[in-house]
Amino acid sequence: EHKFWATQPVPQLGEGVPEEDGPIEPSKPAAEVRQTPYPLPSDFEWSIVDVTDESELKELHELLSGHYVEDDDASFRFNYSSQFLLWALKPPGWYKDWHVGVRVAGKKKDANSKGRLVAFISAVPVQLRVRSNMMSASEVNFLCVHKKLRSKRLAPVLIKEITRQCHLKGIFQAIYTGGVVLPTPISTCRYYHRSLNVPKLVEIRFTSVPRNSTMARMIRQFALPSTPRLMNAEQSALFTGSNEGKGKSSTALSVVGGLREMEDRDVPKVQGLWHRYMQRFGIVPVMSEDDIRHQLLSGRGEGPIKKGRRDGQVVWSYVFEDPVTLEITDYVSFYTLPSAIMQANSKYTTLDAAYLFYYATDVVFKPDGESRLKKRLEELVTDAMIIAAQAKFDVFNALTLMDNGLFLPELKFGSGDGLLNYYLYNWRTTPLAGLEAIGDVP
Ligand code: YNC
Ligand code: MG
Repeated sequence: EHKFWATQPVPQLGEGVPEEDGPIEPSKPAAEVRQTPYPLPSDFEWSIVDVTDESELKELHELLSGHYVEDDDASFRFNYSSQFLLWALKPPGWYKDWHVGVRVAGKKKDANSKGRLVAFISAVPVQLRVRSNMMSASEVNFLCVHKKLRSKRLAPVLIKEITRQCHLKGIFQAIYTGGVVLPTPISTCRYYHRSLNVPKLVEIRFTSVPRNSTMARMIRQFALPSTPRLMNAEQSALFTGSNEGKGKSSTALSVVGGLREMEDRDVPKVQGLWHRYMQRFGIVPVMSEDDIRHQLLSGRGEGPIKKGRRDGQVVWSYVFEDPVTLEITDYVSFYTLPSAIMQANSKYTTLDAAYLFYYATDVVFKPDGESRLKKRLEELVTDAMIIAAQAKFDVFNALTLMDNGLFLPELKFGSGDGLLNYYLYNWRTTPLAGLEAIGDVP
């Protein structure tokens, strides 16, 4: 029943548990990789999207904002910003050839103009550990076909072409996620949502007031303090920002001790803590210092912080610095991914959602660490939510991965109806329980 996926090197549904982890088909020598692009229907042509070109980036943003992922009842559609796309598509080691577009052929106004962009698929390089196996892989994302071209079997052509492009670079494994169930998930996570702006979430019917409650009661139930609790007083003063918008740079936050915005000088320590903490999980992207710098710092945007955000900010990263040892003992981060509100006559157009990203704490390496973990993560994630609320996010989202199950109920996250399936291409492994899986790919 999966005409395309039945032909691919993925575990087929109902295949049973493999005896050993490993590739499904062998890697090919470069000379054996197909050298020409797969054929497209005659009205279309392949076109690498140059995301470093402002107008092409804008075309990609427009394709995705009109045609990318919607929730089950078509109320909300992801609206990745151009800055987010640049951040997601250009990690260290990225390849231009892995940003594959499809355009309408032969409708050019002049030699320089291109036909309309109607489909896209991307990959970025990632170093993965799957249980005890390390592999150079790709992470495939942003598969999108224009609504008018759906159900014409274009998606399999895009997938085969990105596979060919990966093979050309010597990459034979991939990781990808999706709401749809395909052969065969290695893990399935559920989305959880923590209300920040209750009146708006009720108004746009993201949530509702339960019969036994009232709006006022719900607002009280989800109220948060106005300053992060792990920040010391001086940092808090900077945070609540009497100096907001006056061009204060992040170095102004360099007061010793407590929670503060991550800085470039923190990268080596954060990378070390990252590596130690991630040992807990079965599927992990392995990050170099450059990768950490990219994931946690490069998306920080430019200029002064206004109302909790910088211009173009896509990621918020905070470290906890021990005031005595000056060690980085914890970090926590989240990113912004708004959704367009699709209901007619809504007074709002955008749902401003923050998504919990990577975090770690060293309490887990201390005596009795596992039993202290829950409380520490509650503290860190609560502060992340306070920061998100100050930056005027409407909701704080998290998946049931990493150690999230420890704090989701206590911090008043509610279970959503969305699921996210995780897949590996050309690799067999026993399925992982949701909470062991990791590799939160934005
Ligand atoms: C999907 N999301 O099952 P069968 S996630 C993979 N991922 O094949 P058609 C998908 N396959 O079942 P449409 C898929 N969705 O017959 C559908 N399929 O074997 C399969 N939506 O193709 C489907 N973005 O062209 C079926 O379908 C075949 O016109 C049908 O196009 C699908 O980015 C799509 O949700 C998703 O834009 C493009 O619906 C379209 O419906 C759309 O007739 C809205 O296709 C946006 C959306 C998906 C987001 C994502 C991850 C993609 C991973 C792709 C697989 C990568 C494999 C690894 C490659 C590298 C290997 C190396 C090395
Ligand atoms: Mg199609």
